[in-house]
Amino acid sequence: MKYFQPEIETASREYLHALQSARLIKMVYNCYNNVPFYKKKFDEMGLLPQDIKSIDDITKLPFTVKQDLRDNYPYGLFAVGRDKLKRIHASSGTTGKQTVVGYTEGDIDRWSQGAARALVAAGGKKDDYVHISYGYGLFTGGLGLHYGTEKLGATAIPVSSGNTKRQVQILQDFQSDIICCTPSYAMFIGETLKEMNIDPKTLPLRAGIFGAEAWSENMRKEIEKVLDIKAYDIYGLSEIAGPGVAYECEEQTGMHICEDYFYPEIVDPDTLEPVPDGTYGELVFTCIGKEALPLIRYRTRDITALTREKCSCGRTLVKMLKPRGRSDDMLIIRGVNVFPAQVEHVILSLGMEPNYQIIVDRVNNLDIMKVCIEMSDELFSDSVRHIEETEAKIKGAMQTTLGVSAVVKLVEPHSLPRSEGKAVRVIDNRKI
Ligand code: DLL
Repeated sequence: MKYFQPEIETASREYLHALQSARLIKMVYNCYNNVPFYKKKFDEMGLLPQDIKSIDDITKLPFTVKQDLRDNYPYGLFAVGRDKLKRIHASSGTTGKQTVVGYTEGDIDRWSQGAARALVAAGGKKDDYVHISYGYGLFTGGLGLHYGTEKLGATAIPVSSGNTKRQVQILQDFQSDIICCTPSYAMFIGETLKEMNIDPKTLPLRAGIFGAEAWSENMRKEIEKVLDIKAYDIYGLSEIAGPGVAYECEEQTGMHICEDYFYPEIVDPDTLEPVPDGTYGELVFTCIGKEALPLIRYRTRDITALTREKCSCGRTLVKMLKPRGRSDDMLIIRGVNVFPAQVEHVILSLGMEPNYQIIVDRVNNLDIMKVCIEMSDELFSDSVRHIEETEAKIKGAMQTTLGVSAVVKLVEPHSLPRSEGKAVRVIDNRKI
């Protein structure tokens, strides 16, 4: 099976345009008639649902931000009554109140289609066993891929996260073909395999579907090495749908967006004006196929670019490039914008271990960025002089690539915390 839904995944642009236009019009009426928050916004702007005649009119619509969900906590933006809701999820968020999201039966079905498309794009087949180590619960990762696996007709192994040695045991004994978890947890599982003296080549595992946090191309290579698999990216966010909003194919040059359900735009985060394809900016989604929580022009805060270049896999769906990170994760160090993913890129391009932590402090009104990186066992047993030389080399590369200096500290192997879900890479101690 090459595609899960070829009629959509390889549809002509004309067909998609017509489909998106029809769905947008329907959803705009739904929002206007059923979500008082949107009716008020439309009225304030002097906008009527009939002003939206095609998908090209999307820029006439107002934006929605996470704070709007918080202000209407928990169910204020829902367009259906509670009798129509099949499931509730929530994202904890790092600051403030959590955001509550809901799905009807149809919404879950469409979200599962996205996750099933992702599995097939990663080479998944009906007779595969899929080991799911994303957390099950209010987080959308576990259940999202679980339903996607079932939608495909494959077999789900709902392991959830944690107890890593047991995960390895299950991978071995249950003979899974595909694993799904965060990229940082995939690295941790790989490390545990090594500790347990298990050669990854002895496992039938072929592919992994990793997302929920930003990860670099170098991290991909590391994971592919330690688990002896092909590593695919998957993107999603609870507010729109969990994993499967976008997914990578064998070309691995970006993630195809399920634009038949989630219409993407990239805008300049300051002016909110659309930017051309290929230009990085903030990703914005309009749900054109959702019943419970049909968000209009939702600002994701994720920084990426779109490309409509022909993909060798045959899919015609637009692709988003690997997100650089979130605008709210971006660190401003002495005025310079730094994304944790750039730091990761520098560390891994120098052949260092992928376990690191960034600690930011403010000393005498000056920002100090310290990057702690674990040494390999070999480097750790090397001379102090060599370790110091390595630190100096990384420091130089950080300065050149990031344009800001960092204190680089090589630390003992296995001394930094490991994560079973989304990794905590940054500790910002500045009180600002
Ligand atoms: O992380 C859903 C998900 C689960 C996606 C499993 C993929 C796999 P939230 O917890 O609401 O939902 O977090 C959404 O995570 O806005 C991005 O900042 C980040 N994110 C998700 N996937 C990727 C990715 C899930 N592939 C937020 N690359 C999003 C980079 C990602 N960042």
